Amino acid sequence: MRTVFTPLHALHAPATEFFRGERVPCFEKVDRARYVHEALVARGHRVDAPEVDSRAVLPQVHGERYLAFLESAWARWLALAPATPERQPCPPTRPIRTLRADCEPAEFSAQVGVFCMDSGTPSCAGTWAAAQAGADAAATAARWVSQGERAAFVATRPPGHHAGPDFMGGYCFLNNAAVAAQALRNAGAARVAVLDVDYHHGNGTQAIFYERADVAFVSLHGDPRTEFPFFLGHADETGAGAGRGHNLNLPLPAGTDAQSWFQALAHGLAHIRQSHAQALVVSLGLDTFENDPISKFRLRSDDFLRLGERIAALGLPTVFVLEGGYAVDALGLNAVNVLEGFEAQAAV
Ligand code: OKP
Ligand code: ZN
Repeated sequence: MRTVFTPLHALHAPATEFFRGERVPCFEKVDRARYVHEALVARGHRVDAPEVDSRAVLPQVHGERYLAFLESAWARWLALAPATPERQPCPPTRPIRTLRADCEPAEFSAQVGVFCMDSGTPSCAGTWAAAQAGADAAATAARWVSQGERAAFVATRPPGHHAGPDFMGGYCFLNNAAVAAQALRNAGAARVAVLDVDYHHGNGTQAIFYERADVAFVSLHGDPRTEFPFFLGHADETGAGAGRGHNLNLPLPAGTDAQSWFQALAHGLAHIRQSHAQALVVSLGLDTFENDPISKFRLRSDDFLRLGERIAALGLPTVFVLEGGYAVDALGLNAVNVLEGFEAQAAV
């Protein structure tokens, strides 16, 4: 499969994240993309650098003020106090109910409270450059597919699906899957479907397209009553306004095994078949794997071959975008299994 990768992902390399009240080494680490890239090369997949500038697409999926905040964030943070590996932007206040999220404070730390949904998304000097490179990679894969490639895979990090219209969170800064979907729309696909198979609900992607009829969102994920991101991803969220009926959430309990997971996938795929989509974006989180350290589904490496087959059977031009997956040693194998299952089925 044609794949897109850039070593610039490694510019995003914060040392620690805040977890259960203490600093722990980041789960979302540089080795993730490194191992996926190694597996792609080892299995003979074609790997190219990004060749599209995503700057035209970014304001179509993110607010201008959020983008300006993100681009300048590290310089403004350094202006407050010198960098140490431990120091991380951490908001003193968040605009929870009855506080005004529409008044953007002038103070940088307070702005973090407006533009970041959680306290577990560390950043560093290279975060913006790495995130931008990932968005460029997503736009590149979308171009290839819109120009006739059957499918393409974006081997990138940090992930994107928790990043909403105007906020970061859940290790995500720019929503790469949304960039790919919007780029496919811009290139002429009248309707696009996004299938999110990451363990965690893609709250950012859902929010970006929630009131739109031209991009459907279908997600299988751990039930938000017990799993991150907790505050979105319920089955009763079906879209609003023009987007009514174009959002499908399939929350599943922690502990779900492959058999039940593939039953839910069949529902999601049936919804996509009825959506008249002309192109597909897959938010490919591999944290549904049985050995994932922060997730609780029980798929095995062979199951990812079957996942690729099922997706290919839709018969749609497809952009795969890497999202989560924290069992780093197995990440390369699990990723190429999806791509090779897809190619085997697509050849039939
Ligand atoms: C990003 B993606 C666990 C803390 C949980 C949020 C998880 C974000 C997952 N140490 N932090 O969807 O894989
Ligand atoms: Zn995830």
